[in-house]
Amino acid sequence: GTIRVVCAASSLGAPQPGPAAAPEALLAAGLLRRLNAHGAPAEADPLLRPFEAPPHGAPMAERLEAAGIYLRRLADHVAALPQDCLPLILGGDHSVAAGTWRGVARRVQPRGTLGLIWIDAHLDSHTDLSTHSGNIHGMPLAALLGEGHEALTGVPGPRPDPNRVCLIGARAWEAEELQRLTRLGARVFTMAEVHRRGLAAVFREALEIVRDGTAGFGVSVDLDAVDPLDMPAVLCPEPDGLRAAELADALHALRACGDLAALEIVEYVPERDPRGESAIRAMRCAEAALGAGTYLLRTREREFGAHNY
Ligand code: DIR
Ligand code: MN
Ligand code: MN
Ligand code: MN
Repeated sequence: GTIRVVCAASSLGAPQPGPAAAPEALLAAGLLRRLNAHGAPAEADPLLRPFEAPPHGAPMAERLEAAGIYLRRLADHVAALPQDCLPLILGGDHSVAAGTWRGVARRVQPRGTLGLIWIDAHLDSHTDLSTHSGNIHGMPLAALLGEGHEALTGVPGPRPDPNRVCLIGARAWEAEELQRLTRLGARVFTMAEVHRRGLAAVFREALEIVRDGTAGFGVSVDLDAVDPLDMPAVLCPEPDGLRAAELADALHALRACGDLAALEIVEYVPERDPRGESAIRAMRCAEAALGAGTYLLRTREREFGAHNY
């Protein structure tokens, strides 16, 4: 198995173009070389850019339509990747997740359903009707769970079971979002709970939840989950977050997970990172999660019919 880097160079869900430049910036900063050095052979697909991007101030209906077209392309791209590779999706703003995980779920579907860990300062669980800001990057998780505008919810592919979805690091949300997630049965590990129990314990419990009865699970990392002291170059910095090193330590556990289906890293904004420090910390997350580990063996084991991997 190898790592396939999918460059979701879209800012269709954001109020500014910054995050669309992230995939190129991370590749230029040496992401592939770093993954290779950590025992994870990686190659990158060409940038996936929107064909049409309305201005950032355009009405929400126009932006939703453009996002919907892009998300369908992204999901198709991910779904068509060879089974023996592990997709690493680079955003883009977090709206791309509404495409990524439908595509990943199509890859997993022959074996069962998909679990999802969503690491984020926010809940991203608005719809176009409940949003206060109008930002589509605040809607992708609701869409993945079947609620919201058809442009976002109608991407082809199975949806994750809400009971197999965990959020980690939340500390800024609106009431409608938490109500929605509670009603649907997702598990929210707030930053307060992380402070109380430690990230390692919370991450362990999240892994149990998303792997229970599923055929695979994904991890979506919004870099704003990390404290702005360590990761200032994001779209929406929120104080009181995870330390970059503790997140990398937790993500290291993914190397032992043969059922890891994909990793997504979003909302890096290169223009806010003149010294490149946020880029290095973002890449360390990828290295920690994807460096040499048992997940790389999973396809070969599956081909040879092993039951435990
Ligand atoms: C807010 C902030 N809930 C919104 N969400 C952000 O705009 O809907 N998500 N920043 O990343
Ligand atoms: Mn966020
Ligand atoms: Mn966001
Ligand atoms: Mn987010």
